[in-house]
Amino acid sequence: MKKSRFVFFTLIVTMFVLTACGSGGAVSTTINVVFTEFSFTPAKFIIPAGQEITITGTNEGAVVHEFVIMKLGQTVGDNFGDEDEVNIFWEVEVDSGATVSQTFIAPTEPGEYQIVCGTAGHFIAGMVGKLIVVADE
Ligand SMILES: [Cu+2]
Repeated sequence: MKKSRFVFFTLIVTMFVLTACGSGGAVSTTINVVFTEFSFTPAKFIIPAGQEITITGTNEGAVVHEFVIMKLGQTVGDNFGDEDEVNIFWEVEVDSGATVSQTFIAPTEPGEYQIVCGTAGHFIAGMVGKLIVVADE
C-alpha cells in the first residue's frame, strides 16, 4: 500500500514538472533574451515577484532593440508612442551586435505584464512578449 502511494506521488510530481516545462519554462530570476527583427526569443518569461532579476539581452539584429516591461494592467494600444512612456515599469536598450546585462527588481504584484520593443515601428511589426510574475514563496 505504501509503495503504491509513493509511485502515485512520484507520478504526480513528474506530471507537474512536465506540465511546467511544457508551458514555457520554470520560474527564474534570470532572463536570457535574444533580439532579432522583429522578435524576442524566447517571448515568455516567468519570474518571482519582488526578487532581483538579472537580464542578459543579446541583439542579433541589425538595428537597436528595447526590452520594455509595461506596468501591470497597461498595454500598448495600436502603436508604441509617447503616451505609453508613463506606463513603463522598466526598460533596457540594446544596440545591434551588443550584449547587455543588467538587474532590476521584479514587480511585487503577480500577474501578466506586457513586454514590447519601444523602437519605432517594432511593436507594430509584432515585437511583443509576456512577463509572468508569480508570487514568491
Ligand atoms: Cu525591436
